[in-house]
Amino acid sequence: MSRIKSVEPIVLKIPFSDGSAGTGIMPIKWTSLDYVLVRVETDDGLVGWGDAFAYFCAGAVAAAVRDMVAPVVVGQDASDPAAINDMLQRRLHLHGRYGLTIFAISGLDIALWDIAGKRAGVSVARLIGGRNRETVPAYASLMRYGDAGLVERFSAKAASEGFTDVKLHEITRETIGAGRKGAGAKVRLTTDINCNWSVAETEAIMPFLKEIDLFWLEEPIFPPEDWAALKALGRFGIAISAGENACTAMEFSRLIDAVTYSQPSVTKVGGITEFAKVCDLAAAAGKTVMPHSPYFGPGYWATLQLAAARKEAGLFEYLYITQDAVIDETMPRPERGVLAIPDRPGIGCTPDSKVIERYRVA
Ligand code: SMN
Ligand code: MG
Repeated sequence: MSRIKSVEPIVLKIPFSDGSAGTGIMPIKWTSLDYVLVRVETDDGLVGWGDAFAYFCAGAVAAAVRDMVAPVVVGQDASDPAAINDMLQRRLHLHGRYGLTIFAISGLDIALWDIAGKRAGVSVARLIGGRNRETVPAYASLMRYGDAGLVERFSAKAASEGFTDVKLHEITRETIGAGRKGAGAKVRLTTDINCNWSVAETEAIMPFLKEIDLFWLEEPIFPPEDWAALKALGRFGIAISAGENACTAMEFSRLIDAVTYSQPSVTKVGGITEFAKVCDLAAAAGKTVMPHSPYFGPGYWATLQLAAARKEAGLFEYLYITQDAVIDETMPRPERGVLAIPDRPGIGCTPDSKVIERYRVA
């Protein structure tokens, strides 16, 4: 038996540029990506890498990995990630199977799947359903520019690079319209409201969104888990999406019916284990999931493996920014809007120790 020897959270902060003012989506100005990498080592010398959602909460998530997750799993059999995930959710349920707790569990889960793949000598896709495709179409997920000129410019740029799908994070008629103008009529256009509208505001803008042929409307209203209100908004005939902050398959069992596209995020939902269960639910309902993946660490690589294995996974979210460095330079990038899915043992990501050294937060 191979046992978990150590679980170490590694906090990084990597600056990025995107041509925006950096305001709007996040609680405060957003200019760098926070990471909590989860490094797991087994007593027979295998190392796996996970990724716990960490934007603006890296210290808290690292503490959850160190103080809540690690003490429960060190010494346990590493061979069955789903069993460890279940055990952790039971042992930690009094913290809520939500937020920071599940982010930390997600990070561990990804690392254990990475180890399972490395032990078997196969990519994770082959362990969770098979390598059913070699590539996945990606959409360019643009930041919030809040400025019609910039939205038009960056939408046009993404379209010219071959993306067939562009997602805005624009919330006004003017800037959403500018996205359509920039992307052109052929590109499928989406916008993410990040819960900024009321139901009445959403209803009022629907005719305009139809007119510009919006593909999907993401998280229009607050609170985001008002599934009944989201379901009712479906009557306008534009696909509604939600779920990037929903955790565990249990929550998705309520959400999948309410929206056209549910959006599990592997670093938040409970890792590869819970994401795969969400795919099972989607398959049973005959629906597509649109994975949430605006990150570039092991979570990016894990999402690619899920996309290879699960036909329920639709487009890959590619955050349209430029980081000062990526954790593994061999990370596949979209070419003409398409990502090649690696087929290396595990999730395929080997963090570069020089990048870790340079961007590590003490
Ligand atoms: C989003 C969420 C978190 C970080 C970046 C972007 C956004 C998305 O909601 O769907 O990409
Ligand atoms: Mg979103």
